[in-house]
Amino acid sequence: MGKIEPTQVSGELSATGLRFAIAVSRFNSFVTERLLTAALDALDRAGAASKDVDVVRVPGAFELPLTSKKLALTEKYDALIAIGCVIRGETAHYDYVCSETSRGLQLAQMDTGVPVIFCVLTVDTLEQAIDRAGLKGGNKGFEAGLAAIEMGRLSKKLYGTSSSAAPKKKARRS
Ligand code: INI
Repeated sequence: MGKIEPTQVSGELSATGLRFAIAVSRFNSFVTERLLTAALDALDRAGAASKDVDVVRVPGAFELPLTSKKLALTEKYDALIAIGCVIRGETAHYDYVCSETSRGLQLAQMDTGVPVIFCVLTVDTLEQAIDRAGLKGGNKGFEAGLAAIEMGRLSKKLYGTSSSAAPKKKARRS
């Protein structure tokens, strides 16, 4: 066994003083509203205040990336949660919506430095979705709430600020 005892860095699960926005898709709202309720429950239990949590509704999962990026650019939030539910149909539409939504959400957080938690269910059947929104599979919204708190805290530690992708460099004197 080595003797190195590395410094451990992680985000605490305390939401007190952190600011969140949750973008929620109205498509399959029977499922997404249940995910939202559980995400809010996680934030509430960890000490978030109502004034520090905004909920923004969008038509479908495909609209989550742009909305998340715009929310991140406001520099008002420590972490975002994107909530959606895409259920496979008979055409390739599902594949396009899933891949562009996940790609777009990753880009939103990479471009802005604000954590965007991926809470988009991509399932074959409504039953699978319901299982993950409060039945057999637990509730992915609650997990997303916890992930938002952890990443919001961790980002503050790593960058000293919630919204910059990296510490801003001082301008060089000429
Ligand atoms: N949007 C969803 O969030 N879930 C779906 O299952 C879905 N299906 O199956 O079509 C869906 N489509 C709408 C899409 O997200 C956009 O809102 C729409 O194409 C307008 O841009």
